[in-house]
This record gives sequence, C-alpha cells and structure tokens, in this order.
Amino acid sequence: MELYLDLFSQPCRSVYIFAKKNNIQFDFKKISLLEGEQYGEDFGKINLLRKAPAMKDGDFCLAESIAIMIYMAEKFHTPDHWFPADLQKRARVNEYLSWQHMGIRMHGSKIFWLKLLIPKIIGTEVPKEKMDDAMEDLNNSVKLIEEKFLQDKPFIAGDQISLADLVAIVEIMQPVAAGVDVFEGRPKLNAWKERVQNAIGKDLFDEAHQHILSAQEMVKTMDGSKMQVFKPKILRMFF
Ligand SMILES: N[C@@H](CCC(=O)N[C@@H](CS)C(=O)NCC(=O)O)C(=O)O
Repeated sequence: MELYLDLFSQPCRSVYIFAKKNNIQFDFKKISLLEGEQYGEDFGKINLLRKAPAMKDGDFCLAESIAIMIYMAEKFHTPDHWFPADLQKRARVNEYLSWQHMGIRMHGSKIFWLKLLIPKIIGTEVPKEKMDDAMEDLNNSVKLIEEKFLQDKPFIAGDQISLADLVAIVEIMQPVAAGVDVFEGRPKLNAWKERVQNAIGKDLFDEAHQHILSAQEMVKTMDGSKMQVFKPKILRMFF
C-alpha cells in the first residue's frame, strides 16, 4: 500500500497516525503541498482531486482521509473501538466525521493560513477584524466539540478512542501550530487531549506533529515568492 502524505496537512496526519498505530505497512510517498507537487502529472494519476492524503493499494486508488481510514479499518480489521461495529457507537463516530469538515476543519485551517502563510504570500499582516472573525468561528467550533460531541465522556464515542477523536485532534493542532493555544482555559478539552495522546502514544503523536509544530520557525525563512502560485486561490478563499 502507498500513502501519499505531507504531515503539514491535518488529514494526512490522521491517516499516518492511524496506519502506524495499527501496524499497517505502507510506503510513505511524500507529496510536498507547499511546493505544489499535488498539481504534477504523476500525482494527478493517483488523485485527480489534487489533494493529500491519497492511497494506492495495488491498482486501487482512493482519496479522502475518512474514506482511506475506513478502508484500512475494514481491510485490516483494526480494533473495534476505532470504528465500532455497534450501530449507535458507529453512528456517533460518523456524526462527528460528517460535521467536522465544515464544522471545525475550515476554521482551524483558516487561522493557520491567516496567521502564518498569507502574510508571507501577500506581504502584509491580515487585518485585525478578519483575524477576530476567524477566532470567533474557531472558538464557537471548539465549544461545540466540548458541549455537543464530548460532553462528559472520555472520548467522543464513549470510553475509548475512535476515528472521531483522531480526526478532531489533528484539526485542533493546526491553529495550535500557528500560535493559538486552543487548550488554554479549557480544562475539559485539555484532559481529553491528554487521553487522546496517551491512547495514540506520545512518541507517535509527537512524531506526526513535529513538522507542523515547527511551522512558525519554518515560515520565517520561507521564500514567499515561491508561494505566489497560491495567491489567486487564497484571495478567492479568504478575502
Ligand atoms: N476532505 C479531504 C481534504 C484534503 C485536503 O484538503 N488536503 C489539503 C491539505 S490539508 C490539500 O491537499 N491541499 C492542497 C491544495 O488544495 O492545493 C480529506 O479529508 O482528505
């Protein structure tokens, strides 16, 4: 099995952690998103959506992190708690996985782009009102994770970690990597994070996040002119 990944990306980190944690053998095919490798001819044959992660298992190519993890869970019969067979527990996991794309992923990513990458690409800081609006969206999403999805349970689907927690933590780490401490003043979320890290294993968690957590340093020396290819898309998406 080949996995096309860039650990700068949240969905790539969830796929990577899931495969590693479950001892699923794969070839790590690095696809450098900031260098635009997703737009190359070769990657187009793997994933015409031109997004990472992507998977190739024999002749079978698959896009979308959630679909990839469910494929791996079913193919390799990973422990039940990741994607429970129980109807209602599985529905809880699916509920979160369905919500998160627009519910938090968008807002966490936006903070990362507004704080770190966009100033580098357009050459100026993002206006304060724009940042404040984005922070408000992120805070509302995190509140929903605590109140609707986590409630007083150890994990989103109950007593054990599932794909929902894995997908949630990698997204929350994206604004953290941009310097926004999402866990500060949120003891419940912080305790959940500790449980998720322990369930994944601290070494694996840190290994998967080491690249993104160095993003603030990395961006300082990044050549903004090489990222001009993203400018039209960014202006459309964020302004
Ligand atoms: N819904 C997709 C999202 C994939 C995605 O948006 N990947 C981003 C990185 S986080 C990407 O490849 N972006 C490259 C681009 O848009 O050019 C998934 O869960 O796999």
